[in-house]
Amino acid sequence: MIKGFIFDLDGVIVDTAKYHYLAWKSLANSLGFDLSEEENEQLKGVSRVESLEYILKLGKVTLSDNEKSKFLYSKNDQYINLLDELSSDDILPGIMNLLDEIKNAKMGLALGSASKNSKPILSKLGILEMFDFISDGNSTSKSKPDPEVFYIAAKGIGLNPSDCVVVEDSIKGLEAAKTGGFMSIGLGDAKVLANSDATFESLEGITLTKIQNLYKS
Ligand code: B16
Ligand code: MG
Repeated sequence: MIKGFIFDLDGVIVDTAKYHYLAWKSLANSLGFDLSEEENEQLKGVSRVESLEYILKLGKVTLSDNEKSKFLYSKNDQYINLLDELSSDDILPGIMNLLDEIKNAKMGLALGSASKNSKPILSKLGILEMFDFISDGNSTSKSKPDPEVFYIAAKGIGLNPSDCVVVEDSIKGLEAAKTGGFMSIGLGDAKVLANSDATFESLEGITLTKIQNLYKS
């Protein structure tokens, strides 16, 4: 029986994934190479530091620790600037309805995101207070596909992994959910997201009852 939900942030609640991509692409361009959308898929759910390492490897660029820190700072700066206009209008289709249903059913609701910017983003969207617990890049030491971020989230809402549904848009996040023993819903292309119990293009029209029925059959 489902007792709680753990939502990923970027690409699930809000389409900030496109802003991460723009900021990383401009960083790569400034170092003399490009970053394709396909390559960017590998960065979804991956921490800021590990994303930079991945991009530098792609471009065969070596930087000192000091230079890396500067690039990490400027990438985040650019990303935050892109988020400037973010508002509740940017919440992805179906999310508000599902969050309301989860709250009305008195189920646990947690965030499980790699982002260190999760609280200001949820705040801009006007939904921070709906969450019973926030597990994000500020509280974890291991990146997805390690299940740590979801374990912390489940513990934070007093539930076992097997009682929680993880909602994720990334390959690595769904792998983390599977390894951790969580139920999972993938959002995106079913061919790319092979690790989920069920995959939908978006949460539009996906009700709590529909998700509960998934696990009855
Ligand atoms: P930040 P999620 C992840 O968030 C993003 O998918 C990933 O692209 C990003 O690098 C990571 O957060 C760190 O974000 O730079 O804001 O700390 O999808 O796990 O919600
Ligand atoms: Mg994501």
